[in-house]
Amino acid sequence: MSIDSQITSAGDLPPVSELPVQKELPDPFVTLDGRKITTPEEWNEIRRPELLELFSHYMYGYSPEEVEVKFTEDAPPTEVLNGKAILKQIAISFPQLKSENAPQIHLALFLPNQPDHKSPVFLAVNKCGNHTVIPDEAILTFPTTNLHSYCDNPEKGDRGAQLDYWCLEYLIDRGYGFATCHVNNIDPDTNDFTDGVHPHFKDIKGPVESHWGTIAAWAWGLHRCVDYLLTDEQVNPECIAVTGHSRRGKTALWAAATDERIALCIPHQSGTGGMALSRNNDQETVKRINDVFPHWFNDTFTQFNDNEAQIPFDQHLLVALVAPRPLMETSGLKDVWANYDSSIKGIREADQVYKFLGAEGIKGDGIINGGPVTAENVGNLAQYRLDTKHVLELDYWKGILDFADLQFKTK
Ligand code: GTR
Repeated sequence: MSIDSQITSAGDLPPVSELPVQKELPDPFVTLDGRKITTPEEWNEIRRPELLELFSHYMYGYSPEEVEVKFTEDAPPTEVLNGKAILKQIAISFPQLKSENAPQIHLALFLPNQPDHKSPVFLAVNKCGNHTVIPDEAILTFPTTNLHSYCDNPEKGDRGAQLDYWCLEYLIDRGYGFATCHVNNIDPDTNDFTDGVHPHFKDIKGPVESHWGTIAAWAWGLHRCVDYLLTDEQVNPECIAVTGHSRRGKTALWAAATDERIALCIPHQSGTGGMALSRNNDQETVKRINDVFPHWFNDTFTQFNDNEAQIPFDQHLLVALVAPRPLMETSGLKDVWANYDSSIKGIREADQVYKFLGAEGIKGDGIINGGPVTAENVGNLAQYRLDTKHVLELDYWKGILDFADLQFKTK
């Protein structure tokens, strides 16, 4: 059966009260109006665009579509890590914004010091500033409003405070670059849209209650960083990976789902609104996340508080939007937020889309319990578990880079 390519537009989508009640996870291969998807072409032309629309409209929010970007050096390239790496610092600005306080994204790009080589790069937003990655005076700091209270603590927000978190030297030693910008350059993490990018971009699709929340803004900021990375001749354009921890893991997942230039996704302990399903989530419910962080998603999403069965998707379909590109969720067995049990259910549901699109998807039960990630124990969709709390540390990076090595080996 062939189905006409018909992309749902925001105006066609029903109000939440008219959405069907679905206690089970929505079927990846059935559209909102009940049509069955039978070929990869129909997936790409009908279901994928529909899902992007549904997630935007009812959850993360629509972001600005057309945006011009300009790249200037914040500082000339310089060697760091005793000459092992090169640091480039780039300001990403938006020429159409005329106001004096127009936002700029300050990207720090660390690359293996190999001038004629194109490196794979991990991209992530950071919580407290680029200078927390390594203790090097060359890394610029920028004034901000609404700095997260955690970052005000000198132990958390100082130069190099996140040395054992990003493990930059380990990435460089394994041949990877790392690109990062501070979330505050895009939108400070408060329930206040008068700062950050939100007030500057007026031309947004859909009703105002469906406009972008903070997570969508951070993901949009990552896309602007990808715009730059694709122009840098020391970056392998086919090997741009995104990652992020917790709320920034939700961000990495939404960024990868909405931008096919991103080749690989590692949502780390991303939890509700990330890899964990909204339905039957016994750790963090939709109501709890919307009550505590009203700015993360759009206002429409609050209508699903205590009403998850009316969400016309669940997070397994966000993973499906990343398919057939590789994704490995990394999770901690002692993490009480991120609900790895819920995520693996979603991963197994999404696997059918990977396989439908001709990708390997999960191998075995999809779970890797620590240790090396090899061609024997992983396909291109997996969950990697370590016995940790809500942290990012070297053992995660070992698994992450093993996975990336396997996925990128032909690129
Ligand atoms: C928690 C939030 C989680 C997670 C976490 C974090 O308070 O409820 O969804 O995102 O913060 O970002 O560390």
